Parts: sequence; structure tokens; C-alpha cells
Amino acid sequence: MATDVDARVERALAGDRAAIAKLISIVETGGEPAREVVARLHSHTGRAWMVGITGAPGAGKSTLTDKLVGRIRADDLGVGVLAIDPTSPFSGGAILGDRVRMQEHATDPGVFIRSMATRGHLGGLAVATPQAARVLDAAGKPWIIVETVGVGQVEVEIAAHADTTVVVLNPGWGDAVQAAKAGLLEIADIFVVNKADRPGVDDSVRDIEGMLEMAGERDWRPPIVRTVATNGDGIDDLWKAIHDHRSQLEHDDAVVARRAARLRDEVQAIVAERLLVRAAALCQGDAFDALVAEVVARQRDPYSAADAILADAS
Ligand SMILES: Nc1nc2c(ncn2[C@@H]2O[C@H](COP(=O)(O)OP(=O)(O)O)[C@@H](O)[C@H]2O)c(=O)[nH]1
Ligand SMILES: [Mg+2]
Repeated sequence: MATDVDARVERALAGDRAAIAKLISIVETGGEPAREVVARLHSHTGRAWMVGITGAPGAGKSTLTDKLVGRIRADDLGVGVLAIDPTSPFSGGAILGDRVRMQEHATDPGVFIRSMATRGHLGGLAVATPQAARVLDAAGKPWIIVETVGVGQVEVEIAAHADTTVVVLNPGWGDAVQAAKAGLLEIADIFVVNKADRPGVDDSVRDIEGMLEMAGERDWRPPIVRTVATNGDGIDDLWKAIHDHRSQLEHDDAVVARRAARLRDEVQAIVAERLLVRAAALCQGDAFDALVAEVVARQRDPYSAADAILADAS
């Protein structure tokens, strides 16, 4: 087993696509094999720049990601893409759509694209995504794009943990307000108003500027980039904005603190995941059922039942 993992890791470090795909599957599934892989990969990481792209479903994130991949490839740089979709595991529609959209890059050896669904992750996306990104980083991809739907807490957190977080909005009354409600404004390093071929772009830009004013002074003022992802308009501006943000973070050494915070959260997520697994194991079986029966019969209160379970466990 160990030699099996070693061989795969060696091949992935050399950029072998099949090995990269297999390692991502292993870290996605979690458990002991994932631990082994991560233990071997971690020291090879820390070089990639991770760009998070988030926003409401249908905002154009996948189309934008596809164009950005093309732009990165035009600079002859390698790129890995993790498309995270929390939609129903049964529909599969959005994931299939992303694949089709990115098909032109599918045969490019400089591009690695992976769709991750929420199903099948023992530890959940909060644990699986950084692991998958770690594989791509170790495999030498200098750029990693993580596309997440900015609707759930976990998805927003994943995007917020990128080195550069891009929040995608569309023209139209209220979109910026919705984004604010979802907590997207605080995490944005760059705003994109995509679908700039539609009316209301200036209003959206003004909305965002207004909200930035209210948020007060920051080290970095997020630029607002207008794009038409479908035809590639504004992609150069977005690529430049990403570079500007990267330069600023690197210049201030802020990237060190940001990445340390990311790793800190990762360790915490792993601890939380393990405690959940442990809790599930403790809350089953005859002894547990007997305690619950006592609570139901009002012979015990829920807290003392929990105390009894934890006392037995330690
Ligand atoms: N008119 C217009 N449509 C766009 C633009 N960008 C994306 N779309 C369309 O919006 C729909 C959703 O795009 P998609 O990239 O799947 O959005 P995602 O859910 O955010 O990943 C697709 O039909 C795209 O063709 C744009 O700039 N202008
Ligand atoms: Mg998408």
C-alpha cells in the first residue's frame, strides 16, 4: 500500500494526469489513504496561486473560468480548475454543463479540470477542497481556480480561502444587495460585473462602489471589472486585476498571514470533522438507546445523558 501511494505521488509530482486524478479521488474520499497522500504532498506545496470565483448560480462563473483558463494558457502557464457544485447529486446537470463548457481545454495537457460534487465527501467540502487544491499545487500547477456557488456558508468559506477571491455579479437591480446578504462583499478582492452586454451595468457598478464606501478604508480597494464572459470582453482586465492583487499581497507579505490563517482553519475543520465522526459513533448502540429511553421517560435530562456518554468515552 505505502509503495503504491509513493509511486502515485511521484508520478503526480511529475505532472502525470492520471496520477493527479487518482490522488484527488483519494483525498476526496478521506480516511486513512487520504491522510497518507496529504502527508506526502504537503511539503511540496505552497507555490500555486489560488483564485476563488464565486457568485450566484447562473452569474457566469463557469463561462468566466473557461475564458480565464484560456487567458492563462495564452501566457503559457499551467492551471488547475476545481468546479464545486452543491447542486443535487441526482441531477448532475450543472456539472455536466461545466464539463461541456470547458471541453476545449479538456485535451490541453497544461490544464487539469475537476468537478467536485458534495456527495461522497466524508469530511465535506470544507475538508475535501483544500486537499484537492493541495494535489494540484504539489503537481506544479502555478494557478488554481476554484469555482464555487456563493450560496452556502461552506461554499463562501472555500472561496474566501483563496489567495484572490473574485465575486461575480450581474447587472440588475438588487444583485449587489443579494451578494451583501450572502456575505460575498466582505470576501471580495475583485468584483466582476459579468453580462455587461445587458442593461444596468453602470447601476451595478455604482451599487458596489456605494457598498465599498460604507465598508470604509481597507489595505486593498477591490476593483470592479466589467466582463462579457461569453465573448471574452474584459478578461484581460480581470487577469490584470488578479495580478495587481497578487502583487500587493506579495509586496505587503500579507500572503503569508493569509495562508497561515487558511491552514489554521483547515486544521480546525479536520478536528471538527473527526469530532463529528466520533460523535456519530458514540450516539448509537444499546447503551445509547437505553440512555435516550431514560430521557424520553423523563428519568434523565438530555444534558446528563450527554455527560454519561462522554464520560464513558473518555
Ligand atoms: N448575455 C450573457 N450571457 C452570459 C454571459 N456569461 C455567461 N452567460 C450565460 O449565462 C448562463 C450561465 O452561465 P454559467 O457560466 O454556467 O454560470 P455559473 O452558474 O455561474 O457557472 C449561460 O447560459 C451562459 O452562456 C455574459 O457575459 N453575457
Ligand atoms: Mg458553474
